[in-house]
Amino acid sequence: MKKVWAFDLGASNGRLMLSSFDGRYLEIEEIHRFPNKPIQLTDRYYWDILHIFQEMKVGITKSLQKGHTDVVSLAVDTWGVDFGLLSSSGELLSNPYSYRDPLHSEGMEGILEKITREELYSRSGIEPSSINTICQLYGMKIRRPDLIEQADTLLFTPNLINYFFSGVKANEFTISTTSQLYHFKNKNWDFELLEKLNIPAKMFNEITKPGTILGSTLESINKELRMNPVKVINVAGHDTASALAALPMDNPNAAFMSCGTWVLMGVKVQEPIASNQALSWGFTNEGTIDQEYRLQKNNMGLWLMQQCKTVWERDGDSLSYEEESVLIKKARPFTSFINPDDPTFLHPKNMPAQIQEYCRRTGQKPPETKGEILRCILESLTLKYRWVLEKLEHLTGTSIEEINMGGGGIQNQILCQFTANATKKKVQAGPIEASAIGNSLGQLLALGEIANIQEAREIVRRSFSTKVYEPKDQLTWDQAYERFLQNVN
Ligand code: ADP
Ligand code: LRH
Repeated sequence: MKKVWAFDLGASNGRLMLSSFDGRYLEIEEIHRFPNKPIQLTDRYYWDILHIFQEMKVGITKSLQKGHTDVVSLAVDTWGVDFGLLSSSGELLSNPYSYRDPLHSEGMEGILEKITREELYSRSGIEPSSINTICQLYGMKIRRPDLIEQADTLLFTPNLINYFFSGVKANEFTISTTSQLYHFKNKNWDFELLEKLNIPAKMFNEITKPGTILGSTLESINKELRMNPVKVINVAGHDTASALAALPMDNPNAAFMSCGTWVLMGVKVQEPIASNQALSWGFTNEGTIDQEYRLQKNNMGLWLMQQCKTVWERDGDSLSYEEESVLIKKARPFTSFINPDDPTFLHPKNMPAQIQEYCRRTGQKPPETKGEILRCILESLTLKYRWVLEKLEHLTGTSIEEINMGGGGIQNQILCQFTANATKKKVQAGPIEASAIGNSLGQLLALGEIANIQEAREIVRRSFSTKVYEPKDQLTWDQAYERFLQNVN
């Protein structure tokens, strides 16, 4: 039995899973879960990376207390684009900024004065967006030139944490592609672009492949946690890449959806599709575990619901998942629609009010009750996914026959059923812990326990069950889609 620790850090929560592999079946056990969210300080938003690291150590201690002393390795996958900067002596220079920080838009504006969106896209295949690493770095040049001057090494979040564990500084392919600083044709950092933007190239070290064993846990960590050294592995460090690696994808014409704070929807392609059409529809191309690409749209996901619930909780009215589902089912269907990807939803102070304001602005009756607001979110999200699916079919020239959904968000069964209804496709949902499973498979591949990604998918099919949702009420959803398009365009 091979045992590995998979840390999966999401924008709403982090978790440690113990994965055990007996040569045929993979089993996962949740050891520790902790909430995560961007921390506001004055007008900036940061990740409390040391607190996150502390929670990860709590996870290891819990696991050891359960008797898991024979674990051989650990790996980390996280949300995309964010990073930490190290000084030449290897110290973390500042708390990493969160991609939700609204001031990153300054970086985007500055960059677009020097290079067009089309040129940026044709080099990286990444949708220009203020959250991207490139914009954060350019924005820092304006507000924190001291940081850029002192920075010796840039490490993306999973790679930064691997450095905390192992002392080895190494970025990894999948997470590097999210930066917009990776040149997909040159298969390396875009040094020409870095020069043009006057961002120091020395921060960017060599990019490692997913499945690289970096080294072992530091002696200081082993002592502190009273554990034997374990290997530290660069798996597919981007959570979405790890999630795709763990979806069964048994139909070659299936699209994937990784569902959590975001909903990433796409298909696998060998090379990026970086046409102007793909750009105008907001598609992006990010790396996969086997160093190909995901042509996908980064859609707003359950963030909208999370944020509404935060506001209601602040007002003393917290909703359980069961209560929320009862309210949604009771609310009248299709009263009003929002474009979930409207920039005003990226980080509003009051999400329910923002949704109502969107409906007013577009001449629709605003949803009033909690159930109406949540229903409006789920209907609008899933109708948007239909739009994305149609555009994906157009860009790839293929017909998508079914959808494989994974991630924590699939526990919302209404989301899964509405996705089937809106897209008129069969939905296969599972596994829930897709990213952590993909992370574990990445470790087993690196350790030579699994030969290739095909074998990894066989193991997923054998080890985890999925739930099928068939499309329902197609005529009603077709009519709703027409209204959705009229109201959100
Ligand atoms: P992330 O990785 O982005 O932090 P997850 O993949 O963990 O997010 O998904 C978390 C989201 O999944 C929650 O915000 C919530 O909307 C949804 N979710 C989690 N558990 C349930 C549940 N039991 N019922 C309905 N929705 C759930
Ligand atoms: C989802 C995700 C997504 C984006 C966003 C910043 O967790 O990784 O693919 O990159 O975070």
